[in-house]
Amino acid sequence: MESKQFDRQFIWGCATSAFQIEGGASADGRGESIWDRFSKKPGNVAEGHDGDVACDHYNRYRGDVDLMKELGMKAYRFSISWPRILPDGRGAVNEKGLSFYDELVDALLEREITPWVTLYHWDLPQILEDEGGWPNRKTAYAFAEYTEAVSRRLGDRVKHWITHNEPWCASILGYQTGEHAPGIKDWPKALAASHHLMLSHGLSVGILRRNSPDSLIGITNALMHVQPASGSYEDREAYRHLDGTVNRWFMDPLYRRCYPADIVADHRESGYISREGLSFVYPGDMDLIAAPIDFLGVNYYSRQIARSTAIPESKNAPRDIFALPPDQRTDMGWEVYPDGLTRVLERVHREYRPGQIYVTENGAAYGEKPGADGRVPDSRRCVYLRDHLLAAHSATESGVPLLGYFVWSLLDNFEWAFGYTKRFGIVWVDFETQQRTIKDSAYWYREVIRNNAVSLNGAFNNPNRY
Ligand code: GCO
Repeated sequence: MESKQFDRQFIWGCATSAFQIEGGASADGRGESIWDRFSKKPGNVAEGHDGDVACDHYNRYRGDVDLMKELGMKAYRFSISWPRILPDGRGAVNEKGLSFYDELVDALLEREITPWVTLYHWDLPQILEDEGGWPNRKTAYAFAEYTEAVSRRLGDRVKHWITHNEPWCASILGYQTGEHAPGIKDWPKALAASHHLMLSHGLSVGILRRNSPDSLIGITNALMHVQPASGSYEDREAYRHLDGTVNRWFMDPLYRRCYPADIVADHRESGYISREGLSFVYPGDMDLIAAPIDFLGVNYYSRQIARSTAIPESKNAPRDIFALPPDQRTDMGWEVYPDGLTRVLERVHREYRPGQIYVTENGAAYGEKPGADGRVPDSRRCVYLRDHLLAAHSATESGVPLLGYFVWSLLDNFEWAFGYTKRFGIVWVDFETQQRTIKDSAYWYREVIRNNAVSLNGAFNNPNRY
């Protein structure tokens, strides 16, 4: 059977985030996060779901690490909950919170799974939000304190660090569309938030270098493959603006020491920033943000079509406006568009030249359940993963330094505003009993990892094959 072989060193892993799986919301001195507060407010999250228990990973992490081992994972990307470490956002360190991650890291290393730590996956301590949140510059310095506490403790064993996950979501969805915590709808605040997130990244890089020598440090951006709906001037303008706000706004500061001038002009015209420009940018900020990093993490899910009449600047809006047959959409309504991954990787390589690139998230929401035989026949997810891995492989063939891939996600989990109604896991979670059931896609992925190769065709419906 024909297959595509990956480099021997290629890193295969899976990803999760703290708020989405841990639960243990008030365990061992954890403070409140903006997602706790946001999800408790009726109407914010589907079916009133919250993260109090989630996958109960806080209590079951050993079993989950064993599960990863069974699935052949070489690396595990997880995030740390800031309010577990610093319940007041800054200041006193909660020892029990740190020990949880300390033990998790040891459990991974014992099983030869490399920990990849993300410092921020959106769960800001609520107390900092009360002081203004990310639009307040002081939050960036609180993040530096938090980085200090975590890296001092884990920096001897953790050698892969991601400062932020998708600052676009944290700023724009959190402070502009309001569909994510803290649920604010205010463009000027969202822009200030975006800058302070980037600034905190820069501050954090220096601290990580000091406390975790010889480690690889990077940031993860949500990169979308954006295309204009037509060649009309208006649609091309919509494309420029959407690509600029989602992609370039978060890439240019890292690799070009500036914000994209056309988007700055757009925001000035809309009155979101003052005539003088970006008042929240202080001298020296851009140099800090552009501190050299070792890799770029890319999260890719779908493509987005830009149309002048509807600029879908929202995660929850359909990612495509074309009428697509249902088999080309996931349960999120997102179009399945593997070619976009190749394009995104090639573009990032061509325009920004990161030394190394990792796909730090890619996956699909599909709801297949365990059948009477106990199997979860999620062949659509197998097809999605196969086609995206082939797309990633094709980028490596054109010279993109793509060195690893993390599937989103290990477990079905709390999908933000969608609560537990969307299932991204390669492992099924029964949220009543917390029982885990390995889906067919996880067996399929194990085979990929074992062979370091993806076969072009495959019977996804027969687990005995694996
Ligand atoms: C994101 C996050 C994940 C999501 C995943 C599916 O990209 O939004 O990093 O936490 O769960 O992307 O939406």
